[in-house]
Amino acid sequence: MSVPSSAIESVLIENRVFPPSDAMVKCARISGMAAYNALCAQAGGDYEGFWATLARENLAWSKPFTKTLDESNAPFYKWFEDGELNASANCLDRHMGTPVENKTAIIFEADDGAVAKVTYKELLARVGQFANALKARGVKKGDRVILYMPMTVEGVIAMQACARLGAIHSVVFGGFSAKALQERIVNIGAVAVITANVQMRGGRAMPLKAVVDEALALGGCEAVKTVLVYQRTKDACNMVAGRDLTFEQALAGQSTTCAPVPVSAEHPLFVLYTSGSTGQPKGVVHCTGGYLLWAKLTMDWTFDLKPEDVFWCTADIGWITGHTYVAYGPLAAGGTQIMFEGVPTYPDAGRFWQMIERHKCSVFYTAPTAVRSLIKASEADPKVHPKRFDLSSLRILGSVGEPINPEAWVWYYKNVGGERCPIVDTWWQTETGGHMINPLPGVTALVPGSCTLPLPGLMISIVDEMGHEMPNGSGGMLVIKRPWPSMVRTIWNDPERFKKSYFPEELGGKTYLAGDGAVRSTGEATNGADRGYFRITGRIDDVLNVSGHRMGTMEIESALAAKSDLVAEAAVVGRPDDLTGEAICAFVVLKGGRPTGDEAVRIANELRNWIAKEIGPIAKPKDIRFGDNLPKTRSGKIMRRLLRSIAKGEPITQDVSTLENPQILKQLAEKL
Ligand code: 6R9
Repeated sequence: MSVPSSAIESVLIENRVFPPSDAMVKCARISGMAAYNALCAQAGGDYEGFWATLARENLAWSKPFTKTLDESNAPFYKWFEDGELNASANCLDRHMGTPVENKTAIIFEADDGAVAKVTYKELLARVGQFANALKARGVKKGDRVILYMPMTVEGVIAMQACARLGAIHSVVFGGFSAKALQERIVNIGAVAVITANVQMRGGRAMPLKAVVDEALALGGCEAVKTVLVYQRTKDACNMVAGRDLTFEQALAGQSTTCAPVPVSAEHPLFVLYTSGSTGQPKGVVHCTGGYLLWAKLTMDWTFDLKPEDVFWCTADIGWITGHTYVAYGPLAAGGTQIMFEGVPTYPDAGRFWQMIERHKCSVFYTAPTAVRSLIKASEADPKVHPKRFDLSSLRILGSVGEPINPEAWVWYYKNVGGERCPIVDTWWQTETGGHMINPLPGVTALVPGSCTLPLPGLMISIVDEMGHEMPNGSGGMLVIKRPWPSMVRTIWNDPERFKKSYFPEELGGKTYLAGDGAVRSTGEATNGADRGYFRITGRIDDVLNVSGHRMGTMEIESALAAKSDLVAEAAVVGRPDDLTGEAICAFVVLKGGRPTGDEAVRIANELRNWIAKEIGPIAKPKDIRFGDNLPKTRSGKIMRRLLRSIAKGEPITQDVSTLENPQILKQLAEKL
């Protein structure tokens, strides 16, 4: 655990400040800084009472809780434990008999532009029917179900149906390989897999079921008794008798009513695997009550969602953002949301803007990588520039997944938001369940590149390795000092790793270590307007953020090492990239010696394809460099900071006197 120099470096001073408009302050749920401060004070005065009230107001409980927070087995905190509820009932049944019943829950736009709308009532019936189909296959409370689905309404239905039964879903992003999928199926002990024949992206059909078959054939998946297949297209796929059913077959004859199973607030709702600093992904466990409270609450606080809003979060359901802000939050809040199957650049890079215009989207939430790639595209082709579209329906913009650079922020603000829409730059993680640090539309003066202030009630600060609070202007590690309702509860099958990763002894064992570096503003450049604002400076562990996707360098290194006929040793680091935020750079030593010319290019491509097979295409290194060796200390430790400099193309200014083989640096600096 150490703070990298990037976190301590003094930062470019940003002095542009965008205060909230009077109109926004007036209409927002949390209206004005005084209201925000009052909420913070309330939480400060009675922390448990603050969350208890919100949990009672925002969720429907079938059995009320009597105890709010149990800290007796810290850091395994429990929230609202003796209360009972059902997540799906809170997202669907709860709206029946209210005006939301016949409201559109989801406006689905397919890859090819076809649009389908589903009301809350229809969604409830489809979820009920799907839950009955799962039940008929023996799926029950506590069972684990893997989803490997496209971005379609059926994905949300499957997640909600699991929740309805108290079954624990684990969604695996459709871009992961058969091997990655199998590891997750085995780790979680899944009894069923829900998938589709194909997923449609950018006009192309990509197989999903075939990948599931391959995963199951890799072994260790004997617990899987059922595979349900959504026929996204008419294309046939292999079906195994007795194990596999199409949705149509599974749903035939099933009633559309299925009583939701009440579960304890601490019953796991889902497990989502994410990269950490070792080779093995972590199964982040989220529980029903606290997580759902957060999903609902942040829809209200961060997005200030109003009944007439049309909300659109562009994230895939395979990531946490797609869980909280597609599958649960918008439904718990009774909102109308857009769900999009395809990619932002198909049929052209005006797709997002065209869809905002078409569906009158009012709250739009996307990733900086998407913004940056659309800036580039609109510079190359004026026809896809957002100014060519009617985006007047927008009132709030959001950003998530990685730091947004001030240039991209300002472009987004001007060209998409028409200088009228606040940008809520939301810092959070798979582990936090939902938003943690971000502006509130009716409260916060915005500063490009800053995620501003914690949500009311959260105790977040920046500390050094000893846990000492850092003054404004000095970088350190981002920590959360008090438990919060939607926090990760454990790592599936690995409570020890949970403690070690997030609650290190060095910090006393009860402080949550986020794994990010951060710095708070002194306010000097803005006459105090942004004093105390947080800015995230990037990960402090071996996790990269490529296009907003978390990738462990160790995972990629293990994948390379597994190609044991070719690879002797490999080290993977990140380097800044204009488009994807960070890019993966691999330094490889081959068993057969250092290749050059065409052979080096051929082997690099072979290794890239290998990684795509081992993990998924998102883990393919952008750069691969070959060397006779890696830079090592005399004790044999790979000097990663040198590799980072080489990857960036920087001259080596660090002290290399402890290096065993300094001549290797020049070799590794050569690009293919
Ligand atoms: C929601 C999500 C979490 C990591 C996190 C941080 C980075 C996310 C950010 C941000 C700066 C933001 N991150 N949002 N960095 N500003 N607004 O992305 O979860 O996939 O678990 O990634 O992403 O480094 O630690 P997850």
